[in-house]
Amino acid sequence: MTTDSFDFTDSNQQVQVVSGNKSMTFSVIKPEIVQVFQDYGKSTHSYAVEGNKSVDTKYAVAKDGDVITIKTDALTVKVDPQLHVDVYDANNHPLVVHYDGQRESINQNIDAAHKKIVRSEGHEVAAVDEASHAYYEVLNQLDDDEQFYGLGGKTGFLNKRGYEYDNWNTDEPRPHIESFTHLYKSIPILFGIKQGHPYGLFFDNTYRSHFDLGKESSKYYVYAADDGNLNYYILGGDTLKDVVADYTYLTGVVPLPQRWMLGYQQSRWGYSMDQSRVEEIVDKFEQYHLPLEAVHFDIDYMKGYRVFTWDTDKFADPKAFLTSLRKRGVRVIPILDPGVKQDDDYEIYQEGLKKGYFAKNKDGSVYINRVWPGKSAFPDFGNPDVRKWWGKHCKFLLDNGAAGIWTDMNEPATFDGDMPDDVVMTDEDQPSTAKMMHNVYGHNMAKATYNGIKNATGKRPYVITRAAYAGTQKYSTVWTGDNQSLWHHLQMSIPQLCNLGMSGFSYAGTDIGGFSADTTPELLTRWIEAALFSPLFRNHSALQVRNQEPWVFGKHVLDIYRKFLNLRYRFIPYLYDCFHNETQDGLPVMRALVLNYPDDRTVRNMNDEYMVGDDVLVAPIVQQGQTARAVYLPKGQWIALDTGVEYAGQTTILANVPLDKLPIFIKKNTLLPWGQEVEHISDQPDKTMTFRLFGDAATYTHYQDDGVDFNYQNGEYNEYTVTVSTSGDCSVDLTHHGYDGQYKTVNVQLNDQLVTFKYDDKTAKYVAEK
Ligand code: MIG
Repeated sequence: MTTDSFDFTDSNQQVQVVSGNKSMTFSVIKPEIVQVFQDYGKSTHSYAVEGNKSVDTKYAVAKDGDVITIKTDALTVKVDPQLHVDVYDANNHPLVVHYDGQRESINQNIDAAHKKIVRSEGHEVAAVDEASHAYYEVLNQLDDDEQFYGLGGKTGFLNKRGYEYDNWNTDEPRPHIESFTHLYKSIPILFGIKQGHPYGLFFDNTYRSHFDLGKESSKYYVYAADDGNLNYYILGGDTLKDVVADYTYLTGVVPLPQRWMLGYQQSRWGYSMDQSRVEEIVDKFEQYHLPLEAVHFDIDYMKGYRVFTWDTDKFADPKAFLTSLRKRGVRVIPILDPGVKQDDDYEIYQEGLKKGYFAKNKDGSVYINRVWPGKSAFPDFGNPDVRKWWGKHCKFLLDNGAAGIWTDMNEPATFDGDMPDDVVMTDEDQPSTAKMMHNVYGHNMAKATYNGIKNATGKRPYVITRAAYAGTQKYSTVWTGDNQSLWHHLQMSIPQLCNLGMSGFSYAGTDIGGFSADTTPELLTRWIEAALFSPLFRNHSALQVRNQEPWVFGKHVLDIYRKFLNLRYRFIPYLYDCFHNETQDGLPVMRALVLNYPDDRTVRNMNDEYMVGDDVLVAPIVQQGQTARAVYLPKGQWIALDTGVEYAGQTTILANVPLDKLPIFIKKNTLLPWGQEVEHISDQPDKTMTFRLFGDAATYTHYQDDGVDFNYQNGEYNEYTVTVSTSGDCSVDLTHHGYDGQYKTVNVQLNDQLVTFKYDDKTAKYVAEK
């Protein structure tokens, strides 16, 4: 190819590079974000990125021989006549460099005939044999010193290098293990640290796609898709935090949850089979003085698994019952599946049928597959009218007293084979197929549910979804689906939640105790400890497994369980602050250490410790029988929460961890809000708040609002700045006063004394008591 046919046009931050008969468009979104687009004639509607994210950005484009360079203050993007893309950071360190060679086969040392034999027994052979006819693929060089993170809640470990993954939402009942390539969610955000330099690549394509992150070869990594446009964002910045923030800038942050959503929740498939069983659970929580915010109602509360119905044989008066629980401080979260029972006497089915709201076969008939209600139709959630319709029906549950909605089976899961790719669905206002809409099916169901709740209640909606795509975090919290009561799954919950956090899902959790298989007293205890700061804090289990409520294993386990629930509640104001910060800086609450300490090589694949915000480090036991463990403390000084002992960082210490202990370390010179031990989180403002000092001096910004609705968006919130200086002077300032529930009393717990401040109505200031 001659350079003559290689050129660019540039207008309004869009640079179109043309090479022969091919072209590629580079959109400068902001200095740290450049979008790469190649048109394959497919839908350009994005489910992940809503609205125009471009901001006025200074940039330069130049052609020098065989290279066109687009340069912002943060990124340099170079394009060659083959439309290969290379990216450098502001200091010219390579971030993404294309790979020129061919893909190579994983050497299995077998010939074609033997591969056939292996296959005939049902085993897999390396996918690369088939990969050569990929629709398109992007190959980039892999450095020996390069680590990968993100991709949502995939199985395995924190650093994704050395594994391959698929993006195709799938319900997987077998025990989730690290060799699985895909689960319920598809979040195609890849973060890399190349020779210490961070970057991100977000491939916004809902069709089935594939990552090979150095499994096939140590020379390159691959992104490949089955269909769609080539559409990805290059993310840059000085730190990994900056790059993660770029991603949440594009796809959105988790909106502030209601305060009670951070409290403890109990669930089990089967509770809602009858009212007395639910009552018994709530009674026991009271009797044992265990905090409880919500009980989740699985599919059993419905009439024959028909969505938007309530079985009045089981619950004579659901509204009265839910109201009575609510008076006792307990909310109910019922489940919804997408499948609508094919039943001519059922209003929801009739209505959906009449309006053409269900996914269809190619011949125009309604697509039917079997799920819990039997033969069912599947709402076409990509159609905005269907989402409105679904949202309106959510009111039925809310009117009966539901405090949120749990959405399940929305991969969608089906019993009689997978939904074929050619099932007809809608992509907003365009006809489409399951091939494109499958991975956003759960996303659109969650969005519909969120908007339905928001319109009906005006409160911050509580939606939990199993399936998700990039950007679903704006509408819903997620859980990691059907884990099992296995030690491996306890261990894996840490990297899963940390990678979900980096992938935008700051509000996520796993089924505490494990969903399938029978838990043990030791496993349940270690799980409630390890999950102590898991934003979504729910014990859930399957129908047929052994019970795993806190009391089933006797007093010893119960006492430990209660102790940790109480400790969780002490941290709720801190968690709420972390969520407030997340809405501002786009960074997760529960964090991999690598996010806070990206330059520390020791933590780049740390799978058994995590941090909460910037200041709290947690090192749980995740192996059976262990009563001591190594704890790596990063740079700085650390104070053990239970003993107050101070440790120097960048060392590994040995912690004694009997069954009733969880090692928690606070970064020295931190003030932490310290909540109250309550059995239910109140919607009324707290009268008192306490801040605890760890170290000698610190400043802390604390956020407060009504914890329920959206009034904070109109300035109805308070911000407090608490300062303790090295000389021991402390002050409490109301640095923003927009919410009239300000604390009457603020305590600051210093190392040797408690200083109490009273709010003075006349001056609107906090005054220390003598
Ligand atoms: O295939 O509704 O992941 O949490 O309890 C089982 C019953 C369907 C799967 C969910 C699980 C839930 C269960 N559901």
